[in-house]
Amino acid sequence: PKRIPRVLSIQSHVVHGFVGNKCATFILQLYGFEVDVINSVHFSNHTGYDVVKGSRLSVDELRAIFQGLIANEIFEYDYILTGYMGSGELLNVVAEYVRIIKSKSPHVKYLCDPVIGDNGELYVDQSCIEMYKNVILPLADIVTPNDFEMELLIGKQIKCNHDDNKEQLIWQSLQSLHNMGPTRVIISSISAVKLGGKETMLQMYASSKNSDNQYEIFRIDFPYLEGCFTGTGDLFSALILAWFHRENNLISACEKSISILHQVLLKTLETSESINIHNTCGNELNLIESKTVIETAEILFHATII
Ligand code: PLP
Ligand code: PXL
Repeated sequence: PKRIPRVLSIQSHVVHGFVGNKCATFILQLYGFEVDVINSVHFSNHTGYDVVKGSRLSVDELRAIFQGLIANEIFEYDYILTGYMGSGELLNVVAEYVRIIKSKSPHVKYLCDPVIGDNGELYVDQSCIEMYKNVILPLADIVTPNDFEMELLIGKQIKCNHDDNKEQLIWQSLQSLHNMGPTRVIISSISAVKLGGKETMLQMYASSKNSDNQYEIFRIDFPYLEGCFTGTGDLFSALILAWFHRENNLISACEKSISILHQVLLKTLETSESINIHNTCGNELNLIESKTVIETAEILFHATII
């Protein structure tokens, strides 16, 4: 019998709403993964609300959790998924134990969503940036930055207004990130078309590097949806992990993940009740009522090989 794939997911826990582990656990369990969950924070809600209460995991607490798992010989995984960690010192401990998992299970794949910020704003401690570059990325197999995180990791702007330069810049930045470690790099979204100052399309870019140092680069265009969403990056990384496992093909994993993400956002917009005035960013993702869409995984947007 085929063993159930096991994931170690280290991300935020929020009591209310769907970001971090609240999002990833639902997705991964729905797809039949066994998920071991470490919560990097335990907050009342995501940080887009007026008030956030709760606590952060300390370095000592994180070490203690890992040591408990090791002592009981239940520290074996097929996948490691990390998202919001918040501080460089916590990331450093994660790296230490990712090395231990990799030495015991060489087949394990580590998907790192290098959560740093979005739209020009940092939402973690500055120390995370150097830790991702120097300590985490060398261990990661798949990395899923957004455009802002990509720029911070490679230290270069990738957004530009001239279309002829754009793919060249993106190609160079994908290579820079490959050179830091991961064989698969996915930029989850870059603004593609602006009409009258308003965005109409987004693009996802991804690149696979094979053992002969050859690259396969592709792009997926998808419509921008007016609205403010939180947790889309966390939803995306969980979907990529699941579909990469199921199909072992980065292109179809990306096509399915982007298509599902889009449909979850449509469902969220369609079913949004009265907006909570304390949530400065729209509504929580409606994952529950998106269950069928997530399971069906119809491809709406196809990749273009570059
Ligand atoms: N993906 C889709 C399909 C979207 O419509 C949007 C925003 O409207 C995003 C992603 C936003 O992604 P991110 O939070 O990574 O900027
Ligand atoms: O990636 C979204 C996210 C994760 N974790 C926490 C957050 C947010 C977004 O605001 O506040 C704690």
